[in-house]
Amino acid sequence: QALSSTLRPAVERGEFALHYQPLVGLGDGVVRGVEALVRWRHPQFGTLAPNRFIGLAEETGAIVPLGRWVLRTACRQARAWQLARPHRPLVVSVNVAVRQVWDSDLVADVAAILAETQLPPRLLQLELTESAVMGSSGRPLQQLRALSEMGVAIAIDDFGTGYSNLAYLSRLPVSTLKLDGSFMRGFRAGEPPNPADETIVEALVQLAHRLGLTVTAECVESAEQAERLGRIGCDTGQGWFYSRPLPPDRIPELMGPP
Ligand code: G
Ligand code: G
Ligand code: MN
Ligand code: NA
Repeated sequence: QALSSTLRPAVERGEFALHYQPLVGLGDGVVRGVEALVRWRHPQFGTLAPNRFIGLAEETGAIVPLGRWVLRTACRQARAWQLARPHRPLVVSVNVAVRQVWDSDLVADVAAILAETQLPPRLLQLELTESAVMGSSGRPLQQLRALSEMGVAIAIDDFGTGYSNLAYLSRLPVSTLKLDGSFMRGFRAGEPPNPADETIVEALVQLAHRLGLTVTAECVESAEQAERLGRIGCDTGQGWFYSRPLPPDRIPELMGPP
């Protein structure tokens, strides 16, 4: 309650910060992108993780101005990285809440922010949940199409937790699936291996590829998981095995020499 009423003013006071978690090519270990993850540097409560306030921000609608701040900050940062290392393209992947697609003019916001920051659209990916796109028609679908036509990539976040329909997804302007971290459980050393998880992931990767989608595995925590995912043909991995989310000044060292 106390937090929800202070969200909007906190955006205006600049109390939020972004950390970035690398997205790594499973075949070559190259950092292809980073996911922007928001933190609230709260003057009383210290640094708050998104699960403490994103839900509230969605309920109150504060997610719209907060989401705009996240998008602008991430694009500005990605443009700075691009200028520093022009030959090492780094995609910035930004989480977008359902309300930003259904209740706000996301296309106009993205277009304005890309113009303002000069970030090439191909270096921006938007992560939407299945619930934001499934059954979407009318305005949300128009927004997805317009973003895709602009050259922005669309990824489905936490894929596999909702009522997944790959055939339907492949007809939407979606380019990437981010497999939910729960699939990694059966891949984890020290836990009883769950061959079903590996079978499901392998089948999902094959089907996704045949539908023209790339696949990112979330929550990769060990070398063994990375190795098995690579063998299955999964494209990219994200997780503690590679890196925790980092402040922006720690990203260039992961990208190698300019
Ligand atoms: O970093 P952490 O594990 O606390 O992230 C928890 C959740 O918060 C993740 O599911 C992530 O998708 C979400 N999240 C992080 N940053 C943002 C953001 O900028 N916007 C939205 N809508 N969700 C975010
Ligand atoms: O948008 P999304 O819900 O995917 O946000 C990623 C979340 O997953 C973040 O909160 C991040 O801190 C968390 N996370 C990132 N890597 C790992 C990992 O390797 N293991 C686990 N358990 N969580 C992770
Ligand atoms: Mn995400
Ligand atoms: Na996710």
